Amino acid sequence: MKIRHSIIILLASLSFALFSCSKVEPPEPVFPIPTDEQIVWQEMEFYGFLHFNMNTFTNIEWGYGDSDPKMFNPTELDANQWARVAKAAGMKGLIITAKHHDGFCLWPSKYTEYSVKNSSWKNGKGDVIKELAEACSANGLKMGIYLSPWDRNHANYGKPAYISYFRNQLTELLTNYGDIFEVWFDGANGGDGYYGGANETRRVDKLSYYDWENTYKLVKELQPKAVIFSDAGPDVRWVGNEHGFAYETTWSPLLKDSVYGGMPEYSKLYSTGQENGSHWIPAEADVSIRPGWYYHRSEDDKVKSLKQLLDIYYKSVGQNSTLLLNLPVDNRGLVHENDEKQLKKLTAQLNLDFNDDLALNKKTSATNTRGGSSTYQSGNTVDGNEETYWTTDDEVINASVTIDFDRPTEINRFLVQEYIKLGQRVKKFSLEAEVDGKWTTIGTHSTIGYKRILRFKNIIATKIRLNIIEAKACALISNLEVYNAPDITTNNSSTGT
Ligand code: FUL
Repeated sequence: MKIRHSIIILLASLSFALFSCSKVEPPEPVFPIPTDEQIVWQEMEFYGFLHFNMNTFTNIEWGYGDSDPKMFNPTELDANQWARVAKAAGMKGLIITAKHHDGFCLWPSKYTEYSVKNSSWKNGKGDVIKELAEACSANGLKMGIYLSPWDRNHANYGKPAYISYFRNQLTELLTNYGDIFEVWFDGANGGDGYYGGANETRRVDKLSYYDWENTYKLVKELQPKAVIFSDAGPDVRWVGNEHGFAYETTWSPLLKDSVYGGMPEYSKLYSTGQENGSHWIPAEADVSIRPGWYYHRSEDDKVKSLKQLLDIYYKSVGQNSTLLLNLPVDNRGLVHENDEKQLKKLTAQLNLDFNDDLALNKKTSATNTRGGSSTYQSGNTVDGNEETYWTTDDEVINASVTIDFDRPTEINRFLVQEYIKLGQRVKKFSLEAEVDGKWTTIGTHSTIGYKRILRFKNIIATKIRLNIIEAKACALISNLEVYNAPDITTNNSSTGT
């Protein structure tokens, strides 16, 4: 009886010990934090832009709005080809210029005559948006819509009536073509144009004219899962340049009034986001694979080199931004062979660069683990699961995690991710490596965010160590990866061009 009693006590105390171990409280969020839609969008990482419109046929970048709709006449339009090229490149979606500043619509809108319905293409019976929607769904891609707020064709642009027109068009696009992942509102606004024959200059107050709050509401009603892009968000912000790169310091939080609020150097402030930003508005880096956004035959030999495309990738996706890479569709209605060729080189090189994660399931250790709990152990950083993370006790900011390769290992890439569902925290970190028994610093950097990728000269290390030096609160590191990428100039498959 006595023995049975002691066994029960022993079991009870054991389960209490186990229970108290697993009862370590998770860290509190550091606000602002992303919405579920922003997370899904961020995880897409790389998607394409398609600039294709009347400008493709007039061979200019910004149409005035007075071209004859008949001029829109692609001879071999094949949206499946666009989607196949994008899919093969690893893009997760495509955003198309349904209407650019010149006002010409790629779908037969019932609210204007300036559209494909009056073009020569398919005798006015075609709908480019429908063809793209079908091609995207057949190729497992998401579709996004660019609808220019500025409309150089419309007679009412600049007057209140235009806002209803704009919203009617948005309603058509967001109801008739299935799920839309991103709605893209360009910041370029106001100036001279055709405006229904007025041929004059019209300026609008960007902040008040569009009544954005109600337009955003409409988008959310019609497509609750879509994110809205504009210079300042509300869901996704412009990275602040059209070269396709984010900055060494890139915060997803943003002080909304840093955008148009007249703060000194405001453009730089919103490009990099802010440590004390009040809203979660992550960066999207947009860039064209050619000098222009639209197709121009004269740029057939100016498609970006592999080296340029790789730099763009590492400085966007690798610096806490997504990458929106533009493929101008040509006047046949196809992504040009030269663009496809360069994209293929990029994909092949990225596949080589990220081929073999040398950190996966390696032995790890940390200077502190939250409550000593296995839930927050350092091994979570190399388990291939982004939902688990390593973190420390609340009061411990300065902390390190070490990966032990167990043998000298050649490396030149380091990838680190914060668990952003609970906010972006890291302000400063460094990477060290143990080379020939001696620790050396590879680099010291600022933000991490959703993803940070460091490129550095080849070293042969036995261990590497991530040091969190400054953070807004204890750091949450969900993922660490290490690679040995082949040099593009010595690799036989390519010369970097
Ligand atoms: C800019 C536009 O003016 C360009 O034509 C292009 O569409 C680019 C993506 O955004 O603001």
